[in-house]
Amino acid sequence: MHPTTPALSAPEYRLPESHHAFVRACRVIPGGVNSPARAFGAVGGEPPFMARAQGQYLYDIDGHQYIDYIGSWGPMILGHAHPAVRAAVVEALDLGSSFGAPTTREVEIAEAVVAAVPSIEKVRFVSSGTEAAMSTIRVARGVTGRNKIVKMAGHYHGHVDALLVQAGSAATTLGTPNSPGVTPGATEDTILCPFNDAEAVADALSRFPGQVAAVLLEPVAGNMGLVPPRPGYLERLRELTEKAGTLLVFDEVMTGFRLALGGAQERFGVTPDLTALGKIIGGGLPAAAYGARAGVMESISPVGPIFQAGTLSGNPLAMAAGLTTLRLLRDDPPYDRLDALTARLEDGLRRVASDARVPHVVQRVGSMITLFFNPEEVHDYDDARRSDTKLFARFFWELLARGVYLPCSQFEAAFVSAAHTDADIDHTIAAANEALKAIMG
Ligand code: KE4
Repeated sequence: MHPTTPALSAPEYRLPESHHAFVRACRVIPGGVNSPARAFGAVGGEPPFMARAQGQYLYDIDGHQYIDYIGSWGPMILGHAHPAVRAAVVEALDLGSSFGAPTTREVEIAEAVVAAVPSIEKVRFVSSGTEAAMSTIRVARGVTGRNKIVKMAGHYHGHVDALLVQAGSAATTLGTPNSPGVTPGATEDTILCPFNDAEAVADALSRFPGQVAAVLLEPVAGNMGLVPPRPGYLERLRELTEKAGTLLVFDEVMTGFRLALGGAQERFGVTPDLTALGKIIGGGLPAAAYGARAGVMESISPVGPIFQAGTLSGNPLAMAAGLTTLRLLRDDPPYDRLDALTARLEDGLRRVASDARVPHVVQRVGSMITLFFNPEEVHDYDDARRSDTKLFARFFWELLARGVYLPCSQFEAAFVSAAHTDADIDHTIAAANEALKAIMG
């Protein structure tokens, strides 16, 4: 069943009910949203308010249907309202929503994570990717006794003070805060490097010998648009960190269970020392986790001295949704189909953008994809920022008006779910073709 949204051009596209909801929301919620990524700041206009979702479709409160390529920013790899996930959550809810005490379901999902993720022998659940990333830094610093961390420009790890940094002048610079409220002290030990430049990391490690606790990165970047690691880059970081006594930390909040059951570290065959997980692990409910080999994880409380805690960590409802999702991904892996579907989308977008003679590059790993309005390949944040974000914003609205919901920023990855079909992909390509014709005239 295709979206019923009429093929309107963007300017005629009106969302009266969402507008009223947005005005009302803005009276009591900053910007009307509970996360700035949803605010449409990068594309202009006001966001549609959603009424419900099913499979690959979102339905807004004005009655429009959309093919969803956000999937709640990654978690909904099986599609929305999956019957088995729903049943597991309902069953868990009847037993109580939160105990503040250990449950066997937490053990079951921990065993599933340990079985799936190469770097993980022990895992601790938390409630958000931010908490997971923040905890990996604290553990790396606590275990090594070192203070400095290396992060990549354009990579996002949640709103962790130490990671809200912007580049200085030189290629590898000590970060300065990129948000009010983050103190210079919080970022003075954060070293920024360009992604896909292993020698910049080598330079940072040699400039601060014995001082760098961790090199932290998205092994496949999704937060500047989809930017794959260059061949050999991850392997080189593994060598460099091994030699320097620095922990290699993969933030797989987005790529975990997405690019393979074992995440990017399985797909690319590079095993980090610590891994942050999120999104898919909660099956659409708030859950995240971090893990490593047992010796590292036994450094955290209550076993070891490094403190970390959380009221709703391992929440029974989130564990039910997450465990069901992981088991479905394990028992009936969708990854080959996701690759094929997303490759179809990649070929189609490339074709229509070429026909429209618009500068573009389509980049994809597995079921994560970005159409950059950029004449060159995108290997790092500086490349990404040369994209035509105004053209992207117009393209976004033209697609929305045609029932296709892309991530609302050039600097985000789109996600294909196991619920998407060839017909959805073909509708999306046709809509992209119409959109570009409408824009390019
Ligand atoms: P959360 O705290 O939002 O659960 O996770 C933070 C995070 C950590 N690491 C990576 C690689 C991530 O992509 C994220 C969050 N991703 C963004 C979208 N790119 C979430 C969207 C939002 O903030 O609303």
